[in-house]
Amino acid sequence: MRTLALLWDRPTARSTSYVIAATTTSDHRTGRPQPSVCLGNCRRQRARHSRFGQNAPMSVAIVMGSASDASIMDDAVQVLRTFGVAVEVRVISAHRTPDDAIEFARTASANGINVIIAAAGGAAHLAGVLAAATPLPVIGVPIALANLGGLDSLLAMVQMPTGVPVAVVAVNGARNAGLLAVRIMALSDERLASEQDRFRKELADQVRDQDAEIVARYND
Ligand code: RP5
Repeated sequence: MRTLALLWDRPTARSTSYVIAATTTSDHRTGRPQPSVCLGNCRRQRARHSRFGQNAPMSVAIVMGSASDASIMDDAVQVLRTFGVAVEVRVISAHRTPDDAIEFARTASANGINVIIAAAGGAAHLAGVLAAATPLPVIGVPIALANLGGLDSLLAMVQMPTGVPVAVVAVNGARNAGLLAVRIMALSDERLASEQDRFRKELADQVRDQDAEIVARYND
């Protein structure tokens, strides 16, 4: 069974990284619960890991421009959880809290974040602003709003100037954003690399099962 709790908190100036989303879900392969999402203060958890001489766990920040983006971004949280990746979820706006956005991006790497996923709709500048202030890879998720169907968000996010890349996924493509983050981190994490191999095999198996069913249904 999967449960999701969203505990919103206002980002405070120079705050440590409060986790505002916590999920319990199961590993996509074993069904075992994953303990990796930190509840409370992610920075403290990462410090504890390094104190005990363990490798720092891979960690993704999911930043959204408004709490109204959360229902879409749940998919990214969920898929990262199934891969056992620590997830920190924040609401930071490029327009409403621009200083917080820059501060977050400037300190993300030092705070143990490996990849940033940024979601915004409309004048969707958040991913670009974060990418301008961090060397980390930034994945943008254009959110579809009521009026223009997400094309506005997509164009605002994807048309970055040369030299400051944002990897933009499809409109509302939160799950793929999570999976792309896993691919990036798997380059330097053997456990994630093998989990990803398994995941891709399962995906292929699902298609072959569909093929077998369709073949049986339509072919003599
Ligand atoms: C963007 O404006 C947010 O990312 C959201 O998608 C959109 C609308 O925000 P709200 O008016 O719902 O707060 O910055």
